[in-house]
Amino acid sequence: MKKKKKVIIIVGTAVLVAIIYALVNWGSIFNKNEVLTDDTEQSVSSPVGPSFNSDSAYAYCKAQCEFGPRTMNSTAHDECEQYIISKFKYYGMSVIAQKTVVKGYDGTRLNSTNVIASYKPELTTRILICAHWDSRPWADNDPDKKNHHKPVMAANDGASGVAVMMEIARNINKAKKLNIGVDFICLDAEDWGTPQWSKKQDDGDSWALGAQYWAANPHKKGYEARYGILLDMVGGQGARFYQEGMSKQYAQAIVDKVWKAANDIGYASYFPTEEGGMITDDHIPINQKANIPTIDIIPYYPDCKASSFGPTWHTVSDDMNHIDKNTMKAVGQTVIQVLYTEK
Ligand code: AHN
Ligand code: ZN
Repeated sequence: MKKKKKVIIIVGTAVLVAIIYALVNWGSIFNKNEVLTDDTEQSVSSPVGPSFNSDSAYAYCKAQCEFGPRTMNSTAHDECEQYIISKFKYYGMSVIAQKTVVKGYDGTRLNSTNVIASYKPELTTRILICAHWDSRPWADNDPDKKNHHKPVMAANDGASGVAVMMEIARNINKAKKLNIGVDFICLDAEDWGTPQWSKKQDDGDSWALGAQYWAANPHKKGYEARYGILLDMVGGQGARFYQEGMSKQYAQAIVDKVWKAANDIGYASYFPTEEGGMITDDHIPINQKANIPTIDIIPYYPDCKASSFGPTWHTVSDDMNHIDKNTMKAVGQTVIQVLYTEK
C-alpha cells in the first residue's frame, strides 16, 4: 500500500471516530450546564436492604380476599386468621394470637384476635409495624344506597397492609441481616365503627377496637418499641401518602424519618410532605395508651368527592380490581429502607 493512501485511511478513521464520539456524547458535551444545574432533580440512591417484591405482596392480598370479606364473627374471618398465623410462622416469626371479646358500637360482642408476629423477640430494641386485618361489615359509603348493608371485600382497607407486612417479613427472614427486633401486629376489629346509616352518633371510640385492647394489654408485660408505623390502605390506585395530622402531633420525628427514606429511594411522588387530614385510626390508642410514638401511612385524595380516603373507601368496589401493586411497592420498600437504616 502506498504511504499517501495509508495516511488517508488513518485520518479518515480518526475523523469518523471523532464524529461518532461527538454524536454519542452530544448531550454531555453541549448541554452540560443544563443537566447539572437542574436542581429540581432529586438525588436518589439505591435502596438499602432486600428488594420488596410487589407480585408477592399482591398474591398475599388476593389470598386474604379469596376467603371472602373478613367481617367480625364470620367463618371467612376465622379462616383468614389461620392463614395469617401460618404465613408469619412460615417466615420464621414467633407468633402470638391475642384473643378477646370486644363490644361494638351497638353492644354486639365481637370475637377479636390480634396476631403479633415477632422477629428476634429476644432483642430489646424493637420497631412496631401494624395494620388491621378485619373487613368492614357495611359498605356504608357506597354511591349506591342498596349496598350500604353489604360487607366490604377490603382488598385495600384491610388486606393490603397485612400483605405488605407479610412481604417485609419474608424479606427479613431471607436476608437475615437485621439486628433490631420487629413486631408485626395484625390488629382486629378496626372497622366496626359506627355506620353512617346508624342513628347513633360516631364519637370515634367505636373504631380501632383491637388496637384499643392491645394498647391497654400489650402481648408482653412492659412491652416497649422505639416507634410504630401503621399501614392503612396502602394498595390503592392513585394513592398519595400525605403526612397525617395526628402522626405529626405525636411522632413528627418518625414522620420525617419515613418521608426522608421514601425520598431517598425515589418515592417522593408517593409521599408528599404536605399535611393530609387528622384520622381516628389504630395509631391513636398506641400513641395515647401504649405511649409508643406511632405514625399512620394512610392515603389522602384531596380531589376525591366520594371520600378523602379515595373512591373505593367503604364501598363494594374495594376489591382486587382496584389494587395497584406499585403503591404497595412504594410503601413496602420505604418501610424496608427505614428498618435497614435504623441504627
Ligand atoms: C374514621 O372514619 C373515623 N376513621 C377511619 C379509620 C379507618 C377506617 N381506616 C380504615 N377504615
Ligand atoms: Zn375502613
